[in-house]
Amino acid sequence: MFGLFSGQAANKSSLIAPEAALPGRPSPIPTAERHVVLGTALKAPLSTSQQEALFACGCFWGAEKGFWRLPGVVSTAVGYAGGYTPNPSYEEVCSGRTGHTEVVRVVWDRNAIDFSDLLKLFWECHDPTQGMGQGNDRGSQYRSAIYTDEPALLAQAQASRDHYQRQLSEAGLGAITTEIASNKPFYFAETHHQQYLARPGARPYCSAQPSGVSLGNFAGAAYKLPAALWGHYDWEISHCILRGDNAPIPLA
Ligand code: MHO
Repeated sequence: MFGLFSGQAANKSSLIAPEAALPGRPSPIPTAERHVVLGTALKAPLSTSQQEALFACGCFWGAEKGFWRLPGVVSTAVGYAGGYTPNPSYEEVCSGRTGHTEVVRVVWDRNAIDFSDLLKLFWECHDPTQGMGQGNDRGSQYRSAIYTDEPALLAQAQASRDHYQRQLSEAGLGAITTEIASNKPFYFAETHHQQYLARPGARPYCSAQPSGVSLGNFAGAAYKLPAALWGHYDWEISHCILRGDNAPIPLA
């Protein structure tokens, strides 16, 4: 028993080597068709005004809710990315033996919201200096990351990181450990994890530890959402994501 647990624990604080990762499976695991709150199809092809990116900021339950409430977000879904195992299960990812991190896939309408706005939520909703974990949740599956295949978005993410690092350093905080990368396939998580916090009987769990530092005007920022909207996310309140409504925040 001890041997089994110590072997698993060893995999949790660092990223597993590709050759040691679980084999996974060739077909996607079954998942929901539609967004429980927004009603949109989770696997719909993107229209020309839509863009997508993956955000990892700790446990994906609370992270997803933060994003689906932003006006201009078309759909969100939770899943796994950044590792090696194809089509992993939640349990496999939690074992630390897939290399994946829990991510939120966000699809948005670029006429209504800018990637900058999403980056603002991303940096502010968690503590990106925590390495292999977030709050109580420890392990490589909770590491911070941004994955996008669009070079312009990658550049914007990097510029926002550099700016936020300066702000964190001024506040006496440490080095950002967020991974910013391309070509990371997204694997949808199981149905009951999709929009988990909006499902009946959900456990109101969130372990994110926001730093309290707001992202300022980084080079290339093109915020579209009004500043007042951010009053709906009060990071001073512990677990503020759990307290907010499930419905999207109205713009008016
Ligand atoms: N420690 C939490 C993590 C949930 S999250 C979806 C739990 O096991 O409930 O990883």
